[in-house]
Amino acid sequence: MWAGRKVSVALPTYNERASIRACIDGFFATGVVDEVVVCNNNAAPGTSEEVAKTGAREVYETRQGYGWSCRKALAEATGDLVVLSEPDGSFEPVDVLKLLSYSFDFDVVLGSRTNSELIWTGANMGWFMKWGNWAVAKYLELLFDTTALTDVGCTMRLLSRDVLRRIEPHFRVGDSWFGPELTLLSIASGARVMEIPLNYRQRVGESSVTGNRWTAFQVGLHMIALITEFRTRRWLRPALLPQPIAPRTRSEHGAPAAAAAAAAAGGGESR
Ligand SMILES: Nc1nc2c(ncn2[C@@H]2O[C@H](COP(=O)(O)OP(=O)(O)OP(=O)(O)O)[C@@H](O)[C@H]2O)c(=O)[nH]1
Ligand SMILES: [Mg+2]
Repeated sequence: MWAGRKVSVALPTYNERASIRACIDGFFATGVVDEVVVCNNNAAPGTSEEVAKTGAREVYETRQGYGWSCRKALAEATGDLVVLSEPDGSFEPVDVLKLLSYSFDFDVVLGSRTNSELIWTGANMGWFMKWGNWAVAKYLELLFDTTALTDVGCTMRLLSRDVLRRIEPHFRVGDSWFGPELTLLSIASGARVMEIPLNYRQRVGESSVTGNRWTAFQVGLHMIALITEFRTRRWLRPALLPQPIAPRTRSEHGAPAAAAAAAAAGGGESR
């Protein structure tokens, strides 16, 4: 629990048999995670056995793809705050605390993997990946004149349940470029969105998406097309997107800070 709110972690899995157990245990070890939902996306043999040794709940998605898998995991998560992540060892479970600390002020807290200080030795975030993600993130930021963004492909992020349930009906992407769709819909919904730097480490096992530069480049092109199409759709058919909640005033912005103060005064509890 975090300030009286139930915390879920949603994990897609495809080829993470060797790392998924430590990842799940790591999330529970933070003391604030109430539920871990793993979506098995035709995952490597032995994955379910590893998940069964943990406190996580496993669900299945047969439609192949990162987006399909994330969507199913998010749909099954029951928390008031839902953290999406990957079980490949590239993210630090303890970073959930950083995301949660911003949940008082923001409905959606995105992670960024492009801060040089937090890129670990061996992480798949060389020059091409770092500046490619940065450039596409800046393109999105510019087109939507939105919160400062430095990464467009970071899976790890936090969404409030309210925002998640409002944008879920609008999901369309089942492939590797689902991340920016989640970001775009969050922005379109009028949610308060923030991005913070997260640790990014070498993944355990083989990367099947961005490990290959040509595949990564193609995913990048899909992301650019998605962002451009979304901008056009928002101009031409705004009624088809989630309707933004009413603009907030500065005084309304004080409410999350009050919740933070209440939590600091003892409102938070651990499992
Ligand atoms: N490649 C792939 N990943 C899937 C699929 N379904 C779910 N996933 C999950 O998507 C995540 C991304 O796959 P990775 O192989 O880690 O890709 P990556 O090269 O590390 O890509 P980034 O994490 O975006 O840097 C992993 O957590 C997988 O478990 C699928 O069909 N294919
Ligand atoms: Mg990965």
